Amino acid sequence: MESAIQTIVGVFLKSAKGKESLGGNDFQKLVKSQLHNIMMDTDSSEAVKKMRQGLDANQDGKVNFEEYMNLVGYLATSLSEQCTAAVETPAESAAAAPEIESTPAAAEVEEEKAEVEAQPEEAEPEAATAVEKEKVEEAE
Ligand SMILES: [Ca+2]
Repeated sequence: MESAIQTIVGVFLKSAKGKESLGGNDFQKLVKSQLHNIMMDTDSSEAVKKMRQGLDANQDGKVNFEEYMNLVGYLATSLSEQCTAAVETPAESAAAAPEIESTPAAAEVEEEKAEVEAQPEEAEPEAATAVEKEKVEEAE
């Protein structure tokens, strides 16, 4: 994760070439070279321009670090939603729902087991004593 953060910051600094913000061409190059696998339409200059305008919160035509981080956050969120959907879709009906329903029941069973286990421990000495008494009676 540390290397990922370093990469995120490093890509911005490299693309900005010492400036505080990414200009239109800087942003185009960054998106095309770094984000073509995670985003659609990165080859379309018009789409990337619209994306830049969407990120440009302070309307200066450039993408500063904060605006760039909004893009990173957006991509991370959409990736996480894709992964969550991919994990839930096959398992949802079979595993996920019953697991939630069975959790309280399993806890109850464990409590019952604990009670059952606790009782014999208390009863054992009495039973042993009774057996010993029987043996003693038999011996007499
Ligand atoms: Ca801006």
